[in-house]
Amino acid sequence: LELVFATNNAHKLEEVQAMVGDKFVLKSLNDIDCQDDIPETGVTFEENAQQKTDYLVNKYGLYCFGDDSGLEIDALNGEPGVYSARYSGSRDMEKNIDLVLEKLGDNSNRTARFKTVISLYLNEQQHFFEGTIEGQIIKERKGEKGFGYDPIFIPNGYDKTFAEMTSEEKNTISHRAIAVSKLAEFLKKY
Ligand code: ITT
Repeated sequence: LELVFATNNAHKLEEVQAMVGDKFVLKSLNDIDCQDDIPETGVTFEENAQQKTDYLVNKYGLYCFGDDSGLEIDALNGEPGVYSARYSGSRDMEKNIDLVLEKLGDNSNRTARFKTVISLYLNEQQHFFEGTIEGQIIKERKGEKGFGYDPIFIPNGYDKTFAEMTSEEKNTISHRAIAVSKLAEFLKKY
């Protein structure tokens, strides 16, 4: 089964393909030669995820899924949230992490969660799958692996950041893994 994954993020495509297995062939936006800047103007992860699939359905009539993810920090009223990719005004993750650490300062409330919402459009129907992982924001970066905010996030029950985990380790517990396993379960029954 071929499905378009509405992303240009090679890390995400790789992670999701590994979790879904080879029963499903995932195509990225690059693979279908879509260079469009798909609007992402929603104020919730659900809205943004559905904007991606709506766009592909309307333009190409393709079966597809798209996700929106981000980091919600309680002491920052849920920020960066849907603005995670561009919190500092640019996609520079060094700057985005610096801004988070600066805003949190010495605040003792470090609770946060990564959240993913997947929108799937298949067989003329709309479906959503959600995944969340709770954790803590540490005061300085640790680890070199992963991407995004991984170096400052320690999931509850662990003593290392996402960036200190192997991709296998992160892929079994992450927000995206939880949402994707729900998607994969659904697709198996399809
Ligand atoms: P696409 O929109 O092309 O899919 P993106 O990088 O914008 O790629 P998301 O909207 O899903 O991806 O995620 C927004 C940001 O949230 C992302 O750029 C990261 O900074 C952060 N993020 C999402 N998942 C993450 C993860 O597993 N680890 C660390 N940071 C993550």
